[in-house]
Amino acid sequence: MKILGSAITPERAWHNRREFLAALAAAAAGSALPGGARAAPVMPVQLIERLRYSRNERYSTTEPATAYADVTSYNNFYEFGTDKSDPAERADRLRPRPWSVVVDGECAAPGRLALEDLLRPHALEERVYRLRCVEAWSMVVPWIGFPLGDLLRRFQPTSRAQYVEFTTLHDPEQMPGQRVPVLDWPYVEGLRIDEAMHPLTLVAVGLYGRVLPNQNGAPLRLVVPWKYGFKSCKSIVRIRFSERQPVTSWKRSAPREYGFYANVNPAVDHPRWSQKRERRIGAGSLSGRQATLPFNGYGDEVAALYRGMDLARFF
Ligand SMILES: Nc1nc2c(c(=O)[nH]1)N[C@H]1C(S)=C(S)[C@@H](COP(=O)(O)O)O[C@H]1N2
Ligand SMILES: [Mo]
Repeated sequence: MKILGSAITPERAWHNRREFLAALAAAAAGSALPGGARAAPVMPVQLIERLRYSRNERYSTTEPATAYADVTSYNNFYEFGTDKSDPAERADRLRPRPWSVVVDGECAAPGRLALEDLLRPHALEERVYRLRCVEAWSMVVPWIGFPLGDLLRRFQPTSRAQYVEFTTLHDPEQMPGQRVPVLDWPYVEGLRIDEAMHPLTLVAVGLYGRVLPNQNGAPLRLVVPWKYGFKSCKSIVRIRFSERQPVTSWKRSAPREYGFYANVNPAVDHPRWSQKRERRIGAGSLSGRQATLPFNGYGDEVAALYRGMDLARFF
């Protein structure tokens, strides 16, 4: 399988191979899953391509990573259904290769790039980030990727580029959940240009040292660690620079519940539930809920982006 161009190196093992194999065995046995959920279909280890990357300690949490089995079987990806187990069960219909991404809008060098050409100039890093869903659960995931800003700069955004819009593939044949109008397809998300350029904002192409499983947004997805998970758009086919704030899917479907900013904020409740605490997936039913941190714990890095903004109004 030739994928991801120069990023592949078959000879280099994942840095903690034994732990990885143990996680795969646990997944196959159906253990270590929250609420008795079923295990994800697991690829044989030799079929999951290994990636070459360096570890970024500065941007990695030292909290223990959520088990591979949980990260790949407890998912939100409504293109495959609204149950947490649907993406792992149905995302094998997605064909992440060949793939291309259109970059257009307010930039001097728009274009359509094949996945290989999009990724080729970028060195991959491992970054262990917290992911906090607006549904009040969280995970810790060792992502593999590179800063979105490095990609965006190649297309030379103009001074009118105030926002960046991201669009997921729209193909009900590959994504059967799109036959159900739970959202106005395709899935659209957006960031302000300074949020998109922030060094924490990642384009992820893998996790746990391997190519991204389909259910986690193959072949490329965003990871914006200080925002609720829904900002981290999966299986991206279009990136558009714009002067106006993009109309995002969740804001369009329920504007009172999901704002454009979506910064993790324990002080602003979702209209139907509290955001003060979160359940860490895989931590076990006895461990209870932990306090949610402002900006998901990344405030030192990103709070300055919102200085002077009323974050209860711009939620
Ligand atoms: N295209 C698309 N992207 C998406 C979603 C989705 O339904 N469709 N769900 C979002 C939500 S709500 C969360 S919490 C994260 C979950 O990412 P994970 O399944 O890799 O943990 O993906 C986000 N990206
Ligand atoms: Mo979410």
